[in-house]
Amino acid sequence: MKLHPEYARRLAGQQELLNRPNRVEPLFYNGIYDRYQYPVLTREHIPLFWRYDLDQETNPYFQERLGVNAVMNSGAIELEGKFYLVARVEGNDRKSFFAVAESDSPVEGFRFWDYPVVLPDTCPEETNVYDMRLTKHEDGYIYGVFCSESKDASSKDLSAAVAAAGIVRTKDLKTWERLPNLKTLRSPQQRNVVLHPEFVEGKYAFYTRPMDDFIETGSGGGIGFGLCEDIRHPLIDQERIISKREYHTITEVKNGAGAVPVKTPEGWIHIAHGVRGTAAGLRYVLYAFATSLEDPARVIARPGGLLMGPLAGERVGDVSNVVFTNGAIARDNGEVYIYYASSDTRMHVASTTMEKLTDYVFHTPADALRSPDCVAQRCSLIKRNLQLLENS
Ligand code: M1P
Repeated sequence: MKLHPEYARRLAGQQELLNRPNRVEPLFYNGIYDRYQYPVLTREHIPLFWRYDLDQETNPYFQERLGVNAVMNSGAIELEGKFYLVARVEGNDRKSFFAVAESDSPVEGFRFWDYPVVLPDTCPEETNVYDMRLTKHEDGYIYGVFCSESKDASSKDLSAAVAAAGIVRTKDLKTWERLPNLKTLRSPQQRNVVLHPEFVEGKYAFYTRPMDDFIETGSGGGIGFGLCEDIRHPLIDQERIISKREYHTITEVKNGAGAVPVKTPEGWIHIAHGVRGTAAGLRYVLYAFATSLEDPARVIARPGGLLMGPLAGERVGDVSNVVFTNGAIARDNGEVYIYYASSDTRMHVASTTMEKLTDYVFHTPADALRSPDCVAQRCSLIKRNLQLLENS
């Protein structure tokens, strides 16, 4: 065995990337959140020893042997002052897996642990796993709820697949206990399932996204909600839609839960994703809504339109025109970090505060749903502003 000399050169380049400071993007402003100049994780952040055989004898040309195509949709959590992303890493072979990246800062310096997450292999039919939401639950565990994808053996279509919600739990992000997949009696498939951090009526509460089929949500009307008695045998028999898909809005085609909801004095704030169809394909954006502290399934505020859409370089990637979140960190000091992937390719962060998010959610007008009503909404804003400008 002999270490390939190219390794040192490649490592030096990677260190520069890992040590690069990340600053607020000065060209972007909306008063709601800040964007940052650089992604927090990309495929270039993956340790070289995950991708290359470093031995000059067996890899004379220092070729990538197990390439990584993308690092995206990451669960996020803060533990004892450190920030962790459980990223979806997609190999060149199209299979995804999870890997923990850690930093002392919420916006820069994320480094992957030496090994990816090795989940207990309890489902022989499972082909792919992705998009883990991390919930610090009041029962003392950290739960990871993710999409568990299997081939649909009952279909003649080679691409037919079944999506279900896989569940694992841990205390340290190192040792993971796999629980059975969530069963929802009334929905054949599920993706974008999120576990609520507190018991509701003494039960585990899930935000679901019922689907008739792997890609199309079909009759699945949007974000659902259901209770489950026993997380070790997770079953939801009653599921009701709490945030609907709506005609000619940002959620017309799909509407799915995103990050674990953030608890504020005014309500639970949810950052979700909406999907609409365009001539160029589907467009995924983030939006927000609030539910009641007493009943987290009751929507009490829903600002109109998108909270975040893909901008500039974010618009292009493996699945272009997509921003997607499955992780946010709300700190005790009121700071909130929203981790989002762009175009199924890389991870970014946006920062805000609980106060700003609350102001956004409760004071942004709702979608008026028809152009004339939207114009009326805007004219009322303009009129008040022009009066103010005249008088100042
Ligand atoms: O490709 C965009 C996203 O598509 C899926 O989300 P949804 O189920 O809402 O269509 C997910 O597979 C997600 O991973 C992906 O980013």
